[in-house]
Amino acid sequence: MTETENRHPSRRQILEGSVAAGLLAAFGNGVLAKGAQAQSTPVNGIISASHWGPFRATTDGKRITELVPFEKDPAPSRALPGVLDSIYSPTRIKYPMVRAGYLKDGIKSDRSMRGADQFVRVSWDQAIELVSKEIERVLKEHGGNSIFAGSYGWKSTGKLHNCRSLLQRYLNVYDKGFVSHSGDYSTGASQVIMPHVVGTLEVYEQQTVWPIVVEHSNVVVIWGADPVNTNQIGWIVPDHGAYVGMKALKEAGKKVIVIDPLKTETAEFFNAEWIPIRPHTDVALMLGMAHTLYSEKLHDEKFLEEYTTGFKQFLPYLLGETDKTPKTAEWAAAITEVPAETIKELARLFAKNRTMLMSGWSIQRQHHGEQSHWMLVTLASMLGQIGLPGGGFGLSYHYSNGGTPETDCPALSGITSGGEAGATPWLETSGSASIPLARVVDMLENPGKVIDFNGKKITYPDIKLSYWVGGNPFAHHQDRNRMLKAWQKIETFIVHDFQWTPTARHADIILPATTPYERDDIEQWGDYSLRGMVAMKKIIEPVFEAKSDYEIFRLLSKAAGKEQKFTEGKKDDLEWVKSFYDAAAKLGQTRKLNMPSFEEFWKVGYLEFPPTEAGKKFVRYEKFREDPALEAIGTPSGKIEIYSKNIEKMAYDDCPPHPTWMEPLEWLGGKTANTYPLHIVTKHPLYRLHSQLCGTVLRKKYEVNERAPLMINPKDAEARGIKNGDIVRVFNDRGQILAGAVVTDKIRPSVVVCEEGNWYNPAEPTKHGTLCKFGDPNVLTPDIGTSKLAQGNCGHTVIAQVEKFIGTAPTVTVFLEPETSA
Ligand code: PGD
Repeated sequence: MTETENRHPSRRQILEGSVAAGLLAAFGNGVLAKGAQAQSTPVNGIISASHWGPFRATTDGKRITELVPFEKDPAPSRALPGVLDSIYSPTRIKYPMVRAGYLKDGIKSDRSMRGADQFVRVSWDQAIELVSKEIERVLKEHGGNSIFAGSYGWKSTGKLHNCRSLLQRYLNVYDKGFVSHSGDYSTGASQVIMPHVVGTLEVYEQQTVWPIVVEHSNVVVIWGADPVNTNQIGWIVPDHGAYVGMKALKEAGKKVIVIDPLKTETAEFFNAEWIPIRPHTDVALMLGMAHTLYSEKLHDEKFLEEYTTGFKQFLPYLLGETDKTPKTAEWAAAITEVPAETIKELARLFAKNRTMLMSGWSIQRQHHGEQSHWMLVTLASMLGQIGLPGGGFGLSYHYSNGGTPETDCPALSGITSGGEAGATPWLETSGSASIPLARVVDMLENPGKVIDFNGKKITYPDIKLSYWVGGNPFAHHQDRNRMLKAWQKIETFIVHDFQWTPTARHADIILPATTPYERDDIEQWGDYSLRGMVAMKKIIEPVFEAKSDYEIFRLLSKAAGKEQKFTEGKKDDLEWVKSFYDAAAKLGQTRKLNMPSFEEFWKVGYLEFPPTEAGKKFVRYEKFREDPALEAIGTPSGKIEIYSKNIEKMAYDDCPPHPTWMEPLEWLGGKTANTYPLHIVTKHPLYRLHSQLCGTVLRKKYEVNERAPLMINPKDAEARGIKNGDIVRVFNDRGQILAGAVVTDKIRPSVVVCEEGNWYNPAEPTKHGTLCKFGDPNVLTPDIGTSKLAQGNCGHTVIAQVEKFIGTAPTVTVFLEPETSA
């Protein structure tokens, strides 16, 4: 068995449960129907929940000894042992800590020592005073616009312990503002372009539900996504309903096609037809298909006429009248390395069958990423099946179990930032200024610089202090070496976390947060389905000296003389939790739902709702299709915009007004590919949530020779004398990392896979360009915006070279407690 087989459960293993027992459970129980199956095992243990789903915990009175999946979870995540270990692993932060140089010299300390200095343990009183005084100094000397509190990240779930909102709530007690951000790292390009194209964010919308797909779709195309892997987690508490849908689709024997440089876990599960496309060429592939549809008269003219605008302006480009390059299947084949005949056959297959195009977000997390989903919508429009059961496109089947039928469960409210966030807070600022998130390093480097962003001009503020809770920028942001230098401009960097992440290791002041299992909270169960609510109960007392983010910010607000403003007079966590539940129950009453009292709910630990009739039949864009005038979508024309006059007005050279193939900064067909001939796919990990749980026992499932795995095709490995299990050096002009080779034909030639979220572990922290000993791919990625339109991140746009590492590899140290001095 190769390392890869070890890490990627095969279809047989999934079905037999030998590797992922959780997935087997998914496919064994159909629990979507009301009145789920009776328990076969006695229900005991304290209920709580996380991004990996609800679970029950057993304790010995002090420590948690076991976490078992919630009896109603159809597909428990394989990460639960890591969730347990995150409480006790050697990387747990135990006490408030201050970087030695900072404790001694404050903001005059040598900032290049961040990540290299020792840490000194301080008392909570000292820590609160240090943070409070520093915040007040910066506010007084430089004002709110010098504090960056965007604090992006996949913080733990829970309506109260939402640490990002809590941070902003604390800063808002001062009423002096702070700098926040818009957008996110997941869908940076799409969430800005899609409102121009279809009038909504689209990426976070409910999908045509799985039962409809199973019944009506004949062909399902999974484009740059791995839903069998990524639906394990949810932004809130996942219900894992997608696994029920995927099992039913497989049993129905529908044709599934996976377009991806990697033969994903999903491709294996469905035994799908695999189209191993060259990375970053999906727009060209779609154009080649569109050209085939048009030249063979397979496109739906009536749909284009009635439901879209701008096809006429797009057509001359498709046919090559504007640039003398017809986007034929042959043209696309040369770019994508997918044979022209395959492109044509796929286009015909899609046109002749009810086809659902399910796209992931990887194809927009790249240079010119705006074009991918715009072209996908254009292709789906030409197929004319949008709004029909099982047809069209979907951008969220791989995320948080999109497509699971919705219930009537009232939505829970939660703690607010106390600011003025609007209806779509992730797109707006709740601070006094805001930047497109992925430009954070550019902002630090260039105070006062003006950049373009979605038709507006943004002026960068001059940041003196950054405060991060619930995120790991030293894992998620691109071009680590550039970032490290830019970070030195910040006078003070404060972090709360429960794990010694690379970010915590680069902070000046580190405050130990509790895990969700050490505090009371409540959360919705099922991101899209709203299947119910779950009590996130405090299972154990906080370990070591950890405090919840709420408690830390309450103490800081108290130090500012504003405790009442922060707490609104609530005496403890449960009082907040009850208030969220009671508000939802009141809403429930208006829907004639008879919800139990809070006390009863809390005792049972969860509340489940059946899917509604409408929820079971939901078809995305069905209403628009039925009545495009009355149910017009939110674009300027009320129709799908294949050509956008708004984008035309912006006149950006890197985002034309209709979908366009543009060469990315780096790709295998580009100029630099001679020096760096391998494209790195930085896919989402199999055993983690981004960087979360990297410090836990789960590493044993995937590390190779103590390094992060790097999947490489046998041809590329042989050409470099690399064998399975070898330590390799991966490098380009931006940096160098070590990784462990996994030689496998599940990745196409000229492409390697290195999972995002591997913890950064510099060999010589003060040396620019030093080797990362564990394998953080963001040492190698470029820090550029997708375009002037969205300024999203380009974490997938990276080429590099790989060689066998000769000599003694430096010991990985990032999973040990950092050095401390008295
Ligand atoms: P996480 O690892 O989830 O990564 O970036 P993100 O920063 O979200 O980090 C969350 C941190 O919050 C962890 O350190 C965790 O311990 C901490 N935390 C959790 N709960 C709490 C809490 O209650 N309190 C406190 N104080 N801390 C808490 C992910 C980002 O990475 C995303 S969303 C995407 S989609 C991007 N993906 C890629 C990619 O595909 N390729 C590359 N190259 N780069 C990427 N970066 C992006």
